[in-house]
Amino acid sequence: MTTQDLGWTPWPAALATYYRAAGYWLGQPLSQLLLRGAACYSDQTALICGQRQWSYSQLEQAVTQLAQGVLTLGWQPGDKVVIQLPNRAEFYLLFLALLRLGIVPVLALPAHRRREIVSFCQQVEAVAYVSADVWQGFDYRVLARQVQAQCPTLRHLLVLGEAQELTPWPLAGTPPARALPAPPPASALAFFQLSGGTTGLPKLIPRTHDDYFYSVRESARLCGLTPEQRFLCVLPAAHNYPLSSPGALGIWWAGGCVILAEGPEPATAFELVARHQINHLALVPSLLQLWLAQPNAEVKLAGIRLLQVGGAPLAPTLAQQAIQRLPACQFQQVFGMAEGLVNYTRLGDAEERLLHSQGRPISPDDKIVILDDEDRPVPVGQEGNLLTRGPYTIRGYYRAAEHNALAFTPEGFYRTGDRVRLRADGYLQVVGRSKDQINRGGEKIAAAELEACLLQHPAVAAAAALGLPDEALGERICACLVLKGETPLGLPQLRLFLRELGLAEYKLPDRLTLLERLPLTPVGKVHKRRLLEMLQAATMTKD
Ligand code: J2J
Repeated sequence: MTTQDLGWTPWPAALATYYRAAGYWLGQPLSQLLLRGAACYSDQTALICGQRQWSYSQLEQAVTQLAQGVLTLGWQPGDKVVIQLPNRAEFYLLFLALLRLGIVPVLALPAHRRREIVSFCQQVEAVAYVSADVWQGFDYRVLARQVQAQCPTLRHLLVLGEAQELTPWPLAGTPPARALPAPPPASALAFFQLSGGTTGLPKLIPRTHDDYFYSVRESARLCGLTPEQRFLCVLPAAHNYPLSSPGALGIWWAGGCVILAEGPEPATAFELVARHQINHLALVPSLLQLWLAQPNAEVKLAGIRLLQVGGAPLAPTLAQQAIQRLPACQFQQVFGMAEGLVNYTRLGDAEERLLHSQGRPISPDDKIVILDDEDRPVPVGQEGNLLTRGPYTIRGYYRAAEHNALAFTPEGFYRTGDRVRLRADGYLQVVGRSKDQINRGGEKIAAAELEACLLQHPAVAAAAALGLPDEALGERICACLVLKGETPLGLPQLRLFLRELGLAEYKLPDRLTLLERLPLTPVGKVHKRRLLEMLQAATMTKD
């Protein structure tokens, strides 16, 4: 099939052959992870969620049973299903059941709202949307009905918990214990991750069994995971980082145990750390800062043996604090992206590297190119734009030919939008970004998406969204608006408007600045750098 039929871009045949020959791609579907787990670690605990727990063989059985239940719904291999679940065991069960059947999940985050979910469902022509009933005060059943009204391909709205008139899950009755069809080929599309995005609507990232499995196995190996691993998942479980770097899947490859936390609030997380003898954490820098600021943090976290930090720039001073206050713990920086490439500092690296670099790639065949703005290579040590291709980095977003022509080179290199420096020791240092994205405590917001929403407000003539440096979150979102008339517009009103448009809460502006006009570049685009300087100068004079 051609790229156009598939909607996604497979690796060129010669490279695929090479990745297989090199042993990166084993030709095994991701469901193999569970079979292997049940065979190698059968009675060991694989998963804990609240009061419930599953051994490896119970997890495998639960996934098989759920897959049998899913078959009764009539979903076919290749069908797409958008799943949006909080950090509960059912997320993993459904994800793994769908992978086993070759049904392709889209991994939405609990924070997404109508605008995002509709876009995902429409982009993939989803046959179903799966959500919780109510979580953190938000009723996903209301969302499900709104989504259905805009997505005629949806045949089922599955609800975990109280389903009202929608389809309840767990599915009624015991499914027939019939044999499952053969698993999908490992070269097939396995699932969709979500891009942090730089465009008006979020892009979907097609990951195959072969490529994802490789990144998981290698991550588990180079992070030194063992069956003793007790990993507390505090970030949204669907996110690429806690799923695969090495995340829950890496833990299951190694025979360890995943413990789910519903959220990252320190009080509840610390309680789980103590109760379950957690020894492995994956955090974003803003959480690390918050957690270390808690009373007796070093006592409460004394059992941690592997502390990973990634997803956003980490200040060396904060890294140093973590290293000093948790001396029994291996500290690791992780610089990854849902599109593929993941870099880790290595266990045993000297402190200078742990503080001042974001690691090096997983694979010897992750090709790294650092180019200036005219696409010319920069010398080692100099800052430039990071491009990459390799055995687990996508070659194109889903059904996005126009955008792909910009985001990928003709040779298949992905333009990450990150500004980096390659050190003489082969490690990367992230120094900034060229993409128009805001990184708010590890959550990514495409400025263009927010701006498109801001412009829908009837009072707004021009809009720009910026990330302002912030002590706690790294960046906060500032909306800079030029209004059409004299009618005033306040931040609460603006946030309400955006919420009603169906935009996720984490994308709503933290600050609003009204201006007479926006500074423009010679070609008439908003001059974001100048705008940022103006805002910072204004804040300083206010202070
Ligand atoms: C600076 N910026 C970073 C870091 C990511 C592992 C870890 C993280 C992600 C992730 C992931 C950074 N320092 N250490 O998928 O598997 C910024 C970069 C990058 C973007 C990707 C994983 N680690 N970033 O964060 O798809 O700008 O993946 O391009 O959410 O986050 O974001 P995302």
